[in-house]
Amino acid sequence: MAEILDQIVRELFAGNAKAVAELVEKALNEGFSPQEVLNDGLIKGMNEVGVKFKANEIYVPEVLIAARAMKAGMEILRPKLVETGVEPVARMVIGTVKGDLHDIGKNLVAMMMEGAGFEIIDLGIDVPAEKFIQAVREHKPQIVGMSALLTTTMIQIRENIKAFREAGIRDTVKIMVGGAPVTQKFADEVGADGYAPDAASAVDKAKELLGLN
Ligand code: B1M
Repeated sequence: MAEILDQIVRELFAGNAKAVAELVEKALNEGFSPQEVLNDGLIKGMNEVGVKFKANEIYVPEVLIAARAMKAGMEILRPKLVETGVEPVARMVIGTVKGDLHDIGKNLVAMMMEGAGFEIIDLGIDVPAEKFIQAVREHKPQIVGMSALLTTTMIQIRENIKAFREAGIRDTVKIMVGGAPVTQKFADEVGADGYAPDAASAVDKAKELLGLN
């Protein structure tokens, strides 16, 4: 593996946004393809972050810092990826459900998913069912993620899934749910396709649901 790509992995893991952006630029100038820089640099680095996070060897602040470095690299890389027509592995619409303003966990999931090569359409917080439905119609994602942090808002997930059924779009997407009060049991009860307890597991679960593993 080329040293410069390994350097991207190391600097991303360490959360050095400036270094990652510079290295991505340098790697592209040296002739590495945007795809190589993405897969063997940024995604590989973010993958290592996910593994360590899952093993409780690093915590939320480190993941957020690494994700910021990933974003800095992606800003340089994105236009080149578009130019060369590199397709994302899948498209995901994500949001925090209606009535709920918590977004730290949801953002973390979105960043890890982006780190795994997904295209993310982030609807933000306090997202009503109609907005999820509109986004599904507009963006045609393969997967929709719903996050809820309050026991009073997690029931909104059930309402959203019901609204998806009524709108006739339920079977066009996989639905993954998560957030502190959400459990596998709850996900099963409300008819979600998958549940993930943390951001790194969310990547694995999404890939599993879409048959990408
Ligand atoms: Co609020 N809050 N909060 N809060 N807040 C909690 C959730 C609470 C547990 C605190 C407590 O009382 N101990 C409690 C909920 C109690 C309950 O429902 N049983 C609570 C409350 C009551 C409230 C208010 C009602 C307080 C008030 O105003 N009286 C109010 C509600 C506002 C609203 O939403 N309508 C409120 C407000 C806020 C702030 C705005 C101040 C702030 C949010 C800032 C923000 O998000 N931008 C806030 C915060 C920060 C918290 C705590 C302290 C931290 C939440 C957090 O970010 N955790 C929280 C207490 C706690 O958890 N210790 C608390 C870190 C984050 C990385 O974890 O979000 O769980 P988490 O995400 C994880 C996983 O859950 C999972 O992956 C993430 C990363 O590993 N995950 C998914 C999340 N979404 C996923 C989606 C997936 C898959 C996995 O697939 C799609």
